[in-house]
Amino acid sequence: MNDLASHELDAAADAVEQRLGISRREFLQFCATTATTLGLATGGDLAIAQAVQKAQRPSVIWLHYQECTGCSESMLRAEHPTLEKLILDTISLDYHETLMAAAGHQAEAARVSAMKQHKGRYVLVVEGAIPTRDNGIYCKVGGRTAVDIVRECAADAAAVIAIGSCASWGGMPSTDPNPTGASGVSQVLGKPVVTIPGCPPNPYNFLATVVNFLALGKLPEVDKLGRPLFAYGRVIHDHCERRAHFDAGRFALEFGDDGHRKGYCLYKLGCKGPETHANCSTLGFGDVGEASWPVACGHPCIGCTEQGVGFAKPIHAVARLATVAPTAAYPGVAERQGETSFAAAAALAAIAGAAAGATAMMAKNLGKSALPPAEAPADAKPSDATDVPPSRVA
Ligand code: FSX
Ligand code: SF4
Ligand code: F3S
Repeated sequence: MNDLASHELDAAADAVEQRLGISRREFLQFCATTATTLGLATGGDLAIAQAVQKAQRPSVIWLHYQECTGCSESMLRAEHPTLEKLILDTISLDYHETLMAAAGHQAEAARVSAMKQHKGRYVLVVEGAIPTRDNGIYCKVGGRTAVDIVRECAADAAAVIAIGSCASWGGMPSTDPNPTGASGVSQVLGKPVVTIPGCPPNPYNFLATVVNFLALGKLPEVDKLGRPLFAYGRVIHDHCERRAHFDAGRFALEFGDDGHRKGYCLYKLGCKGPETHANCSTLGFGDVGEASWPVACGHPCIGCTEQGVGFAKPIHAVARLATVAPTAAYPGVAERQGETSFAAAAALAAIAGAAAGATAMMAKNLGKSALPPAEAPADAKPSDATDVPPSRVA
């Protein structure tokens, strides 16, 4: 970084320190790790710092429908205030039913006024599924159906983000037989939107998506379901801390058995990590650093970010092995003839590992209560295969 850029980064950090009370060190770490997570080129940290520092914050209209408000709660109940401050200060939350002081007609007037004032520039965030059966009568706000309001608000939005699994595809409210016709935002609008699934989703993924929009003026690259690739590009199994046990055939067979207490792989208890795209294992939850995600707590992943898995497959059913690629923690050492080269596999693992490490560092550094890394089991050894023979997992 040249002197001018370094000076500008310092100035942005000073401004944020004064305004939010977030230390320079924490803020610069946040900018650098977010830039790495998003895969930005050199100078990405400066772009992020300037975007967060800007006085002009994008207006956000946040709608709630069929859900538990866990998405909002997970953002606002962080143990360490940095995340909440960053989110609330990076955006101008002009309408949010559970946070705004206004009620009734006043609240509706705030939404209409934000839409008029920021026409074509506001970000629409939708939390919760939208009931579509019987003309959408199962959820109304101010006498109008959720379907109507979402369509009206989306028409003049600069970007639409569906936060949580409910808004992404219907989530838990759409569980069979789905009596209200609970649907995701893209189904209601008839066009793709950015989705941040999870029940609840990790708030860092939402913040990084917004920061990408602010810093680069566009939303991040997404997969065919609208999920940002920086967060949902790989399955959990590829960077799970228990993966060495899976590769070595060491499984917990019952809750509380010897394998479970030793921290063995939870595949046979129904862990859906092998078919679930998310970064839970590298990012952690609740702003408390590492070891704060379902598998680390000893519970199988239920696939809450994956349509057709979370809330659809029984928790005890074993997962489909979607892709058994080398883990992000270490490259595979065996290569199949005529398929991927060792160098390619190693490079992929190294890149994903760097991004995973960066996000883990961000969670760890923002949360003050990070624990020291768990010790590897004495009998753990690196994988010697890039695929798993059926005998090991049956
Ligand atoms: Fe709850 Fe959000 Fe789950 Fe849904 O998160 S945590 S039911 S995804 O919409 O509030
Ligand atoms: Fe981790 Fe689950 Fe994969 Fe086992 S099956 S390595 S617990 S993601
Ligand atoms: Fe959900 Fe599985 Fe992550 S249950 S929170 S996708 S570990």
